[in-house]
Amino acid sequence: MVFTSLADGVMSSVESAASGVSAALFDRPLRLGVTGLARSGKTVFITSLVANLLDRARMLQLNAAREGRIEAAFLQPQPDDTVPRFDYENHLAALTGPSPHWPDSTRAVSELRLSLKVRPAGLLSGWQGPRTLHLDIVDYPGEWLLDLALLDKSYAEWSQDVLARIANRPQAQAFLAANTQAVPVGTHDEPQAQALAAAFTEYLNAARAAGFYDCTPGRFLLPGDLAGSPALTFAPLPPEPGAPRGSLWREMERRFEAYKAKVVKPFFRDHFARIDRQVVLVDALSAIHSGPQAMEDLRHAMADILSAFKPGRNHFLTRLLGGKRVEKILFAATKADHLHHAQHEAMTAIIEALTREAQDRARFAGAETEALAMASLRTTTEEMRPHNGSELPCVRGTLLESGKQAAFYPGALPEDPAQLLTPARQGAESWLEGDYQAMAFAPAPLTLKHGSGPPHIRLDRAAEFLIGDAL
Ligand SMILES: Nc1nc2c(ncn2[C@@H]2O[C@H](COP(=O)(O)OP(=O)(O)O)[C@@H](O)[C@H]2O)c(=O)[nH]1
Ligand SMILES: [Mg+2]
Repeated sequence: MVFTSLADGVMSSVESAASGVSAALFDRPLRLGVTGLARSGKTVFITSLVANLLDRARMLQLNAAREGRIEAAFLQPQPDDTVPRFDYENHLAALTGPSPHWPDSTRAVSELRLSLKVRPAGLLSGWQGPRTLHLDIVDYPGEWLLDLALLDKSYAEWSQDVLARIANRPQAQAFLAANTQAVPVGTHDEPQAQALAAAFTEYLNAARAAGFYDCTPGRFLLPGDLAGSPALTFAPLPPEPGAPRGSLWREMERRFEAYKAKVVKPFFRDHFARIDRQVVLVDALSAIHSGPQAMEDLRHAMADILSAFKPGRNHFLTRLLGGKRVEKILFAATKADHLHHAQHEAMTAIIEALTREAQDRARFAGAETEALAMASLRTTTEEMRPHNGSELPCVRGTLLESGKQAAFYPGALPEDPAQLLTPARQGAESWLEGDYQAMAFAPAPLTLKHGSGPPHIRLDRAAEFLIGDAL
């Protein structure tokens, strides 16, 4: 009796000290959103995170794992019956099988529930039995967040914006030619609408491949089961205020509105609004390799993506979220195994600078933020190689294209990220200090020791920031 009330007393004081947060966390599942632009590394991140939470020998920076408080981890059926399950087993088999390869790219939202049975830390550990944290991991394309900006625009405004932005892009010339041929006030004709939408989609894909990130509507690139539907069959047309009913312009306008109502809003309502913690993955090294314009474009995309986390300016989102907000946001530069650890600090500074605007906004909105450089799956080993009388910090791995072993040095990353971001902001054509190299490595064949997940770099730090306080 005495013991119970003592325990209760300690419990409630500890709970109130933590302002009820930790107690609330255990009572409901924690939703972790994983996003980033295409090929930023979402699939590999989730696969390795789950594998390393199931087998935790490489997760020493995750306090609960190091302290041995995670008694069990297991996959469970997810709560949302209509969302595709993240194909964990197949992705892991691809990465860790006898002939390891990268998993196929995913094209939509998917979800996985991992449950962790955890013994509480500190004072409570003696009295309380283990509790179960359900971690719902949601994978969704960052491109879909960029669509949020469409909600504030009319079809005419959106068209004008897009046409101005793409006027000088070589990738857009075929679409723009088709566009000038079209007669917006003429009667709507489905084959013509389809041809315009197809040309616009082709432009978006080419622009994306060329390193542009402002490629919305996001679902044009990743249509999933909406491919070919009217809500995805529109394109920007020059403003035509007097366009009559039944005209091409009015039909395109109707479809643009349908895209907002039937595609964008449901995504934010069904997925985005329920997220508690968020990781935003960024392939910064690729952008650096592509040059200053890609870098500047990436900075804009990051700021736009993150504007979703400061909903004040968007009425729809503000209403949707009520008072709810994402509690923590991690900005992670992925694929850090392309860099010797001597360069990781410089990479972290770059990702911090690159997402500064976004981070400031998120902080303002009450979320805790952090930036780090990590690799979900380490494919390389480090080595120093002699070069012009000194030594270059390199990494060595198997080249994806040729299957040959090679050592790689991407170039000297500046200690001060402004040396990259300033020329990018000023519209420089190329980097002053010469080029940065990119190289794609294949996953290395692995023999995983019992209890160990795949090798990574700072995945445990990422996990500690994202979920450590809930364990
Ligand atoms: N070296 C290395 N490459 C990675 C890593 N993560 C992702 N990649 C590369 O990036 C590609 C895209 O990753 P993926 O997870 O499919 O990206 P997603 O489109 O965001 O889901 C992969 O096919 C790999 O080539 C990593 O940790 N290390
Ligand atoms: Mg993916």
